[in-house]
Amino acid sequence: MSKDTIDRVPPGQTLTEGFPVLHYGSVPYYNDMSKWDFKLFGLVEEEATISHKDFMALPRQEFNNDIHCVTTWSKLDNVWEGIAVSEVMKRIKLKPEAKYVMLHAEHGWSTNLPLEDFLRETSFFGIRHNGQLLTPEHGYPVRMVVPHLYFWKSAKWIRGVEFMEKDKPGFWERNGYHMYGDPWLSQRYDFD
Ligand SMILES: Nc1nc2c(c(=O)[nH]1)N[C@H]1C(S)=C(S)[C@@H](COP(=O)(O)O)O[C@H]1N2
Ligand SMILES: [Mo]
Repeated sequence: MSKDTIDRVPPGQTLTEGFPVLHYGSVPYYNDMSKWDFKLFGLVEEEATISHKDFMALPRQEFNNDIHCVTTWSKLDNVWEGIAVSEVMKRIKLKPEAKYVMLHAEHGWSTNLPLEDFLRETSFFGIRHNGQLLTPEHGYPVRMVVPHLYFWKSAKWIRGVEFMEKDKPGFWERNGYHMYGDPWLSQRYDFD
């Protein structure tokens, strides 16, 4: 590995060329996207619901990043087509008390992170990965991507974002994973 590549791999991680599939529960398959919607709720002046058609019509851009899974694989040089968080945030006005978010996915799965990390310019809603539409296993139709945290924060099959005053644990966080999950600090489990 070149020095540049080594510098991109956090401690304890190993590079993979593949794209492993990891999640709890079953993969949702959709046959009627008119029932799909995206909700922005919690500490907002007015809640917003975005239809699948409107969500897909939001402006998209390319994002390039490396992803790091807590189970120790990292995948470099991902090319994504996605929607900037700022585009979605145009639909709502946050209340000043909002400091954390809970990302809500299908089947009640969730993950938490600070608002600031959600709003980072490198965080986005992913639609395509390396030239292909997301497969059902990887989060079709939309997954969150927060590349600076371990990949479990990147909710597949995301259906909404809840804005909160205080941090609360999501699904894996309730089961021992770290509340924040910085791969550069090896924040894998809550005792790290
Ligand atoms: N909805 C949902 N999103 C999820 C998960 C999950 O169980 N449910 N698992 C997370 C975990 S632990 C990882 S490592 C990544 C894996 O994404 P991938 O299967 O596309 O590699 O998805 C994350 N997003
Ligand atoms: Mo994971």
